[in-house]
Amino acid sequence: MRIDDTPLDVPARPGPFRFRAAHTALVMIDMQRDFLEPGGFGEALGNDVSHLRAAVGPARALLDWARAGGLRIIHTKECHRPDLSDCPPAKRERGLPSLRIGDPGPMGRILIDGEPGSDFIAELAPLAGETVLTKPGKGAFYGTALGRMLADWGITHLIFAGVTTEVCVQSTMREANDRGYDCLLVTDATASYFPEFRDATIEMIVAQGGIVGWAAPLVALPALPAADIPGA
Ligand code: TIU
Repeated sequence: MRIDDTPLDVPARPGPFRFRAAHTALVMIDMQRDFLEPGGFGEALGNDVSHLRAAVGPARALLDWARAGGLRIIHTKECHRPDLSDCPPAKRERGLPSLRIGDPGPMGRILIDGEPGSDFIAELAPLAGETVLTKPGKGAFYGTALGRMLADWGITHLIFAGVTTEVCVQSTMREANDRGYDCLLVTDATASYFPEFRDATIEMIVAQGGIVGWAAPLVALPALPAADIPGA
């Protein structure tokens, strides 16, 4: 596949985000039934999961944009092994959830890899050729091969969306920022159970000259030259 290598600018905050499609990956964070649908982990923690729905349409449009341009696409999934060996007790025992990680719920065992609840919502299901990355923590670099994969692919820039803004999205953007990646958050393709936390997170990211990265709405993304995909 040949992907365009010319620099493109996104009008973003705190200033233009310049990227090359050939060196940029889309990271779609944790758009799983366990967070977005009733009966999953998010609701078990006491959250109103309906707050996350607004991000689904923009996230799908963002995926379609990245697919048409031939960007690398990574879908992350927060989930644990069935024996919970990668789930620290401090994570399982936190708070007063109605169901804990590993407990049986309406969508199978809560936040366990392979259970229906851990799967992606139908609208945002990965396509063949896209990378699915299971992760035990909030940040997608922790306990995963993400850093090595991005290095192998020559990726320098990351575009982020998904849920929740202040938990797994922000954690991953901070990890990426520390590792030297330029990071853009697509503001309408991310959501929180607490809308004010989403807004505050965006401000934290762009403050101080973009201390963590850049932020822009979907509409700000430039049209990408169609990727030349042999046989497509
Ligand atoms: N609880 C919450 O807001 N989020 C998480 O537990 N995980 C993710 O953000 N994916």
